[in-house]
Amino acid sequence: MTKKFITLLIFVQFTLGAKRYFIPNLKANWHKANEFCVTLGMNLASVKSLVEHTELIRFVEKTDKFSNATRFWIGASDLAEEGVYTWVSNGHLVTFTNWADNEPNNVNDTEHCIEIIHNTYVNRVWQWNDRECRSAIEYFICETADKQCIEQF
Ligand SMILES: [Ca+2]
Ligand SMILES: [Ca+2]
Repeated sequence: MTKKFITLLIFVQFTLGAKRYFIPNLKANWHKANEFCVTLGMNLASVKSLVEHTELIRFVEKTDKFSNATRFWIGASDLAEEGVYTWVSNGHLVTFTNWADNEPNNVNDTEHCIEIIHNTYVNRVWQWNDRECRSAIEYFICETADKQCIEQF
Protein backbone atom coordinates (compact mmCIF):
# COMPACT_ATOMS: atom_id res chain seq x y z
CA MET A 1 0.00 0.00 0.00
CA THR A 2 1.22 3.51 -0.74
CA LYS A 3 1.58 6.03 2.07
CA LYS A 4 -1.16 8.14 0.48
CA PHE A 5 -3.58 5.24 0.51
CA ILE A 6 -2.81 4.40 4.15
CA THR A 7 -3.35 8.04 5.10
CA LEU A 8 -6.68 7.95 3.29
CA LEU A 9 -7.70 4.80 5.16
CA ILE A 10 -6.85 6.43 8.49
CA PHE A 11 -8.84 9.50 7.49
CA VAL A 12 -11.85 7.37 6.58
CA GLN A 13 -11.60 5.52 9.86
CA PHE A 14 -11.51 8.74 11.87
CA THR A 15 -14.31 10.24 9.83
CA LEU A 16 -16.59 7.27 10.32
CA GLY A 17 -15.73 7.16 13.99
CA ALA A 18 -17.58 4.02 14.96
CA LYS A 19 -15.76 0.72 15.18
CA ARG A 20 -16.31 -2.03 12.68
CA TYR A 21 -16.91 -5.54 13.95
CA PHE A 22 -16.54 -8.98 12.49
CA ILE A 23 -17.54 -12.42 13.76
CA PRO A 24 -15.48 -15.16 12.07
CA ASN A 25 -17.28 -18.31 11.09
CA LEU A 26 -15.54 -20.51 13.65
CA LYS A 27 -15.47 -21.15 17.38
CA ALA A 28 -12.29 -21.05 19.44
CA ASN A 29 -10.96 -20.71 22.94
CA TRP A 30 -10.18 -17.17 24.08
CA HIS A 31 -6.47 -17.35 23.25
CA LYS A 32 -7.03 -18.71 19.73
CA ALA A 33 -9.83 -16.19 19.21
CA ASN A 34 -7.47 -13.35 20.10
CA GLU A 35 -4.78 -14.70 17.75
CA PHE A 36 -7.29 -15.07 14.94
CA CYS A 37 -8.46 -11.46 15.23
CA VAL A 38 -4.85 -10.24 15.22
CA THR A 39 -4.04 -12.21 12.07
CA LEU A 40 -6.93 -10.34 10.43
CA GLY A 41 -5.34 -7.05 11.50
CA MET A 42 -8.10 -6.65 14.10
CA ASN A 43 -8.44 -7.06 17.87
CA LEU A 44 -10.76 -9.09 20.03
CA ALA A 45 -13.50 -6.56 20.69
CA SER A 46 -13.34 -4.11 23.57
CA VAL A 47 -16.37 -2.40 25.11
CA LYS A 48 -15.55 0.88 26.77
CA SER A 49 -18.96 2.44 27.28
CA LEU A 50 -22.69 1.82 27.20
CA VAL A 51 -22.75 3.34 23.72
CA GLU A 52 -20.18 0.83 22.48
CA HIS A 53 -22.03 -1.99 24.22
CA THR A 54 -25.23 -1.02 22.44
CA GLU A 55 -23.44 -0.72 19.07
CA LEU A 56 -21.89 -4.14 19.54
CA ILE A 57 -25.25 -5.73 20.33
CA ARG A 58 -26.85 -4.05 17.32
CA PHE A 59 -24.13 -5.50 15.13
CA VAL A 60 -24.41 -9.04 16.53
CA GLU A 61 -28.19 -9.03 16.16
CA LYS A 62 -27.79 -8.56 12.40
CA THR A 63 -25.44 -11.53 11.97
CA ASP A 64 -26.22 -15.20 11.46
CA LYS A 65 -24.48 -15.95 14.80
CA PHE A 66 -27.31 -14.29 16.69
CA SER A 67 -29.88 -16.44 18.47
CA ASN A 68 -31.73 -16.54 21.77
CA ALA A 69 -29.00 -18.71 23.26
CA THR A 70 -25.55 -17.62 22.25
CA ARG A 71 -22.25 -16.36 23.66
CA PHE A 72 -19.20 -14.53 22.35
CA TRP A 73 -15.70 -13.87 23.62
CA ILE A 74 -14.66 -10.26 23.96
CA GLY A 75 -11.13 -9.05 24.54
CA ALA A 76 -10.95 -8.71 28.31
CA SER A 77 -9.30 -10.91 30.91
CA ASP A 78 -7.85 -10.96 34.40
CA LEU A 79 -5.07 -13.37 33.34
CA ALA A 80 -2.35 -10.97 34.50
CA GLU A 81 -3.81 -10.30 37.95
CA GLU A 82 -6.85 -12.01 39.45
CA GLY A 83 -9.78 -9.62 39.70
CA VAL A 84 -8.13 -6.88 37.64
CA TYR A 85 -9.63 -6.91 34.14
CA THR A 86 -7.77 -5.36 31.22
CA TRP A 87 -8.35 -5.10 27.47
CA VAL A 88 -6.01 -7.33 25.49
CA SER A 89 -5.76 -4.77 22.65
CA ASN A 90 -4.03 -2.06 24.70
CA GLY A 91 -3.74 -3.17 28.33
CA HIS A 92 -6.17 -0.50 29.55
CA LEU A 93 -8.27 -1.28 32.61
CA VAL A 94 -11.84 -2.39 32.00
CA THR A 95 -14.06 0.40 33.30
CA PHE A 96 -17.53 -0.14 31.82
CA THR A 97 -18.93 -3.59 32.67
CA ASN A 98 -22.25 -5.38 32.31
CA TRP A 99 -21.84 -8.37 34.62
CA ALA A 100 -24.62 -10.92 35.01
CA ASP A 101 -25.86 -11.52 38.55
CA ASN A 102 -23.18 -13.08 40.77
CA GLU A 103 -20.50 -12.64 38.09
CA PRO A 104 -17.57 -12.54 37.84
CA ASN A 105 -17.32 -15.57 40.15
CA ASN A 106 -13.93 -17.02 39.09
CA VAL A 107 -15.16 -20.60 39.60
CA ASN A 108 -12.38 -22.86 41.00
CA ASP A 109 -10.01 -19.96 40.39
CA THR A 110 -10.04 -20.87 36.66
CA GLU A 111 -12.27 -18.24 35.02
CA HIS A 112 -10.25 -15.36 33.61
CA CYS A 113 -11.73 -14.40 30.24
CA ILE A 114 -14.88 -12.43 29.55
CA GLU A 115 -17.74 -13.51 27.35
CA ILE A 116 -20.99 -11.78 26.49
CA ILE A 117 -23.97 -14.08 26.97
CA HIS A 118 -27.30 -13.64 25.29
CA ASN A 119 -29.55 -16.41 26.59
CA THR A 120 -33.17 -15.48 27.08
CA TYR A 121 -33.94 -18.92 28.57
CA VAL A 122 -31.83 -18.21 31.64
CA ASN A 123 -32.58 -14.50 31.61
CA ARG A 124 -29.08 -13.42 30.72
CA VAL A 125 -29.56 -10.70 28.16
CA TRP A 126 -26.28 -9.46 26.74
CA GLN A 127 -24.64 -9.84 30.12
CA TRP A 128 -21.01 -10.53 30.91
CA ASN A 129 -19.49 -13.59 32.52
CA ASP A 130 -15.96 -14.72 33.33
CA ARG A 131 -15.22 -18.14 31.81
CA GLU A 132 -12.37 -20.61 31.44
CA CYS A 133 -10.07 -19.21 28.73
CA ARG A 134 -8.60 -22.42 27.31
CA SER A 135 -11.37 -25.00 27.53
CA ALA A 136 -14.40 -22.93 26.57
CA ILE A 137 -14.95 -22.86 22.81
CA GLU A 138 -17.26 -20.23 21.38
CA TYR A 139 -17.75 -17.58 18.71
CA PHE A 140 -15.87 -14.31 19.17
CA ILE A 141 -16.07 -10.72 18.03
CA CYS A 142 -13.18 -8.95 16.33
CA GLU A 143 -13.09 -5.19 15.88
CA THR A 144 -11.03 -2.77 13.83
CA ALA A 145 -7.67 -2.17 15.47
CA ASP A 146 -7.48 0.41 18.24
CA LYS A 147 -7.21 3.94 16.85
CA GLN A 148 -4.33 4.73 19.19
CA CYS A 149 -2.29 2.10 17.36
CA ILE A 150 -3.25 3.47 13.94
CA GLU A 151 -2.29 7.00 14.98
CA GLN A 152 1.34 5.95 15.30
CA PHE A 153 1.81 5.70 11.52
CA1 LIG B 1 -10.44 -14.64 37.22
CA1 LIG C 1 -18.24 -17.01 35.75
